Parts: sequence; structure tokens; C-alpha cells
Amino acid sequence: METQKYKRYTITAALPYANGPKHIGHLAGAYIPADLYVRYLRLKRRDVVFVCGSDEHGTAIANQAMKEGTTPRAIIDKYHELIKYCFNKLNISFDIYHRTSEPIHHQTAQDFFTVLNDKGDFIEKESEQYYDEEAGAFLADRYIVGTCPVCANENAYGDQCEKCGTSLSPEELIDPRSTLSGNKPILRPTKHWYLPLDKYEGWLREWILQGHAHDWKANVYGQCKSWIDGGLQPRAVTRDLDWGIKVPVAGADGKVLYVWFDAPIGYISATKQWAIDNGKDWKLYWQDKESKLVHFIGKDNIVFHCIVFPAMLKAHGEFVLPENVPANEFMNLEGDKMSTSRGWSIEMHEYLEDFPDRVDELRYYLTAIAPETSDSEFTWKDYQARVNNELVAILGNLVNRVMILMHKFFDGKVETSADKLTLTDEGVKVEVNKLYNELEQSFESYKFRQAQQVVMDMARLGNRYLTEKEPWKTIKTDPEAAREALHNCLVLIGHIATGLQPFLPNTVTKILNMLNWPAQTIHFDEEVVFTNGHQLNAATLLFEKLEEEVIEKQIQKLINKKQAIEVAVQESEAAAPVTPAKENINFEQFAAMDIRIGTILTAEKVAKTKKLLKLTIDTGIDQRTVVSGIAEHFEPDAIIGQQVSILVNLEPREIKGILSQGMILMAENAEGELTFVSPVAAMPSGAVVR
Ligand code: B3M
Ligand code: ZN
Repeated sequence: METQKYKRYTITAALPYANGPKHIGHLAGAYIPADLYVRYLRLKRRDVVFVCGSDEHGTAIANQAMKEGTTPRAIIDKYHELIKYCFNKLNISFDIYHRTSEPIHHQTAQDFFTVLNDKGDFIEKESEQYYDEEAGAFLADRYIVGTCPVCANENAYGDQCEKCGTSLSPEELIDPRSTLSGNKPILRPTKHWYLPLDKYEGWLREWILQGHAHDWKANVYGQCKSWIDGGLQPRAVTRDLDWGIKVPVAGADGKVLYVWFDAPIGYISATKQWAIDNGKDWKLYWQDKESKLVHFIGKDNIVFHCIVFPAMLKAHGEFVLPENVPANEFMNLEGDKMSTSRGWSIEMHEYLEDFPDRVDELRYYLTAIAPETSDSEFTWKDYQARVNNELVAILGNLVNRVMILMHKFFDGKVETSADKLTLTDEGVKVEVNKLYNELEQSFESYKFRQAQQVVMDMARLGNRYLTEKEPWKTIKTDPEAAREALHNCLVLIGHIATGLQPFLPNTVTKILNMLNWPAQTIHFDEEVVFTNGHQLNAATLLFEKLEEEVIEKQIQKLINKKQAIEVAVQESEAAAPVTPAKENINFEQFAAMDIRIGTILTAEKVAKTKKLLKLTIDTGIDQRTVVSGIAEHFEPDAIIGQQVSILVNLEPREIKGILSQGMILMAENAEGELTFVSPVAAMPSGAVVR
């Protein structure tokens, strides 16, 4: 067990971009684990502040504003509210959910920049950067897309490829295009401030590679090691953009702080605001050596939290460093990567709309399958199985049976000759103590899946004990034995409620109501006490079984959503590229063309070619040979008898040794699909088209 080394705890969860709704993969990756840890610390009566907020800068926001045809301000206001609402409903117990658009944050970030700038910690450097001439703007980060040099994804961003996770800079993209105009950008010189990460390499090696080899998770440590071993480069901390925090230097007009410079400082400014609101001293939480700083994030944010932000904190000099960064891997969904833009996701608000009364079920399942050591997978069937076989059958069943029997046999009244009710069964006592130790160890080492299973093991223990003692039988032969068995179960349920509180807060409230127990008595390392004469409240069901059709409906909903997005994308793509109109011609030029309706009489492939068909056409004037490049689109036999439009006075041409006399007119769409231009009603061969 951790000896209490720290006086206080500063716990952060990644600031989500307020550029859209967030899905349950985000929830499982950062917010639920952070909440579990914080609730555990509070149960241990530790001094803890839990901060988060919306990340409201960067090109992710500006891009979304363009997509929705509105302003960045409107975007952040809309999504900040939505995200905050969802976190609240899901019982993520932040002490503050702040925003990086707040003036206190702008000030804090600018001050931080100024401290580093005044100390000479930055390099100022002019370099050539991509510029969109039509939009009149430099193309930072997500304003530029292109092909990923690592995985060939054609839509990699200028700062990161979301497909393979590689962190990129715009120059590394193959075939870069501007997201503002779609144009190919040009290079233009511009000046920026760089944090020389290379100078921190020695220190990072010592701090992470030597200092945290054993307490950081293998996935986190491994990513850091490969970054450091790969050689660190100076990183620009400013951008040419109009949305963001102004660079606080004279003559830096049009320049803002890079979003990944200001966002982690958002943890600090959120703490400041919380301190103001609650009469606390923010500095203690960030600058006192006895404060433990822990960042909860998903794996795509590791480099910023383990390398870049610590280097910033180190450069500043007055801050503590993260003691741990227990980043999670990704959670997939029904066999595919979760993605809001592709429609393959369960957004937090969607879940809440469909299951407003099943918040704990989601928390339970996301913890049970948390991607702690490798990517994991959400499936609705598995969710259903976990709810029905674990929450309903193990936990709900124990509590329900004990409550019902207590009411049936003893009118819900705890009557004991001792001055207080404790566990009287030695075996159960030993087992509960053992499980408590395991529970704390799991929490201290960020193994929340395991921690939750330990609490469920307490419930399993209760069910076993109850089955063994059979109070429903002994009530007739030895009522005091029945009473003792149920009393032991009640105390055990008290312990379970305590251990369960971080995971299933709503359920614990229900249990405490049934026990008629005020919530504030719940803490770790405290006895569960019922006094003589304590009256229990009526039994209520903790969980409801999930039926098959509910699950089927969700699976269908997911498929429908993805298809709807695919159709929308196809339609917008099909609508976009219309071939531009040609220059005008006069009537004589048009009338010079002799176009007739003809009928295909024979069709065969031209040997040794892929594309060519040799056709005989009845033109009404004659029967002639035409070579046409349509072999990849039509089977020869299928087009015999087909009426077509044919340009009959095109100069004859020899193609693959065959004299082609004329040209068949075809219509072609953006995907290159072909169809004949045929009369709607049958026409005699030779009919004139004009
Ligand atoms: N907003 C990226 C993300 O949402 C970024 C995290 C900032 S944490 C300081 O994944
Ligand atoms: Zn890639």
C-alpha cells in the first residue's frame, strides 16, 4: 500500500476539443478512469482537485466552423455546453469544467509564454510554410491535409495522421492540399517561436527512461522511449492563425499560440478559477513538491503530456511534473475503429438520450472492458451480457434477496444485542479484508478493471455466503441463525456500497437509500455500523434486465447512422466536381456535325486490348465499323441491338489496324461510369440528331 507520500492530488483529464460531440471511446479512455481515481482518493479523504474543461482553440475548431458555416465562437459555445452536460449526466465528478476561451486562461497562457520568452527558452526562427494564396492564409495543422508518409492515408492532417497516429508536420505530407480552398499551397516565409525539445533530451532520458521505467504503464513508457530515441526536434509553439491566444510580443500580429501550447496550461488556469471560487491557493496544487500531478488521457495525447508539457513546466521552473500519465489505448466498436466523422460511434449524448436511466450500466461496462493495456472492443451483445449476468444476476440479486428477506422475516429492522452490528463470520471478515487490500492496490496502480472485479467479488462472496447459510430455511428451525446470516450480509452490502461508490454512484445512492444510511458516512478505512433498532427502507430493484430487442435496435441504429453518413458523403462528392463548361461555338460549327441514331449489329473484343470493342453499326446510310473504348463497361453480347448516337462524319481513323468510321457518343459521370446516349423511343437507324 502506498504510504501517504503526498499531501494533495492534482488530477487532470484531457481537455476535449469543443468541435463536436464526444463518444464513449473518449469516455472510456480518459474521463471514467480519471473519475474512478478521484472518487477513490476522496473516499480515502485525500485532498484532491479534479480539473478539466473544453479545448476551444486550434484549427480543429476553426475547421468545424467552416463546415457548419458559422463562427468559431458559435461552435465552442454549442459544443462546450453539450460536452459539459453529458459529463455531468454521466457523473464525471470534476471540481471544475472550465474553458480555454476564458480571459483567465488567455492571461495564464500568455504569462507562461512570456516567462519562457524572457528567459530565452525559445528559438525564433524564420522558415518556409505552406500558404493558400486564394484564402490568403498560412496553413497550420488541420488547415492542411495530404497523404500520410507512414500509412498512405490520403486525409492525414498537417499535425497528425488519425489513421496511424503518427505526429506530423505539414512539410511531411505528400500531395498537400488546403482545406480552405482545396488548392495546392505554395511556400512562404514566416517567423515563429520554437521550444528546443532537443535541449531537454538528456533531462527527459533521466526523468522518464530512468526515473519512471517501473511505475509508468508499458504502453506509455514505450511511446516515450521511441520518441526520445528517435531524436527530439525544436517544436513551433506559435502559428499564423486568427483564432487563438495572441502571442504576447510586440510585432507578432496575426500570430497565436499553438493550441498544444495553450491547452495543457488550461489545467492550470482551471485550477486557478476553482481556487478563486472555493477560497483555495492554486499554487499549492501545482507548485508544492508534496502535490501529486496525474494526467488521464488517451494514447494519442501521450507525447504532449509526457514530453512537450513537462518540458514547458521544466523550462518555467516553478511547477511540479506529472508523477504519472496512465494513458489508455483505444476502444473499438463492433469490429471497427470508433469515429464520429464516419458515423461509427456511440456519442455520449446519443447514449444518454436512449438510456437516461442506465448511466451506471455504461460506466460499469466501459470499466469492465477499459483499454488499459491494449485496444478493446465495445459490442452491444457483450454489454447486454455484462448487465444481465453481472449487474443483475450478481450484484442486484444479492442486495435484493437480503433486503426482501430482512423485511419478510424481521420487518426490515436491525435488532442486535451487541452495541453495534459488525461482521460476526470470521471467514467473511478475512475475505473482505483481503478484498479491500486488493481494491486499494488496484486503485493505487491505476488498474480499474481489476478494482471493479474485486468489488464484484465481494458481491459474489455475499451470494455464496447466503446460499450456504440458507436463512429462508433456518428461519423455521433457528431464527437467530437466520438473523445473524442476514445481518452479516447487510454489513457486507455496506462494504460493497463503499467499494462500489467510485464505479456506480447512482446505484450506491439507491443502496444507501434502502439501507437508510446517509451518504456522508461512506469512506474507506471506516467501519460499517448499524445501530440497534435501525430501520431499513423498502427494497427497490437496482438493475433491470436488458432485453434482446433493445440491443438489436441499437445495432441497427449504428448501421443506419453509418449508411446515412456514407450516402451524404457520396452525394456531396457527386455534387461537387462538374466538368467546367467549354467555350462557346457558333451554330455552323455545331451543324457541321452529322449525328445519327444507329443500331449495333455486331460487337467483339479487339484482340490484345483491354478497352476496345469492334462494332458494326447500322447507320441507316450504311453498315460500318467503329472501334470504341467501352470494353471495360459492356459485355459484347449484351449490347447487340442497342440503339446509339453516332457521329458519322468524323474523319476515319485506324485503331489497332482497324479502320474506325465514326464515333459512338457516351455519357460519363464523375466516377467514370458510362452509358449510351440513346433515343427514349425506338427510332429508325439513320434518324438525325440535331
Ligand atoms: N484537445 C486533443 C483531444 O481532444 C486535445 C487534448 C488537449 S489536453 C491538454 O484529443
Ligand atoms: Zn498515417
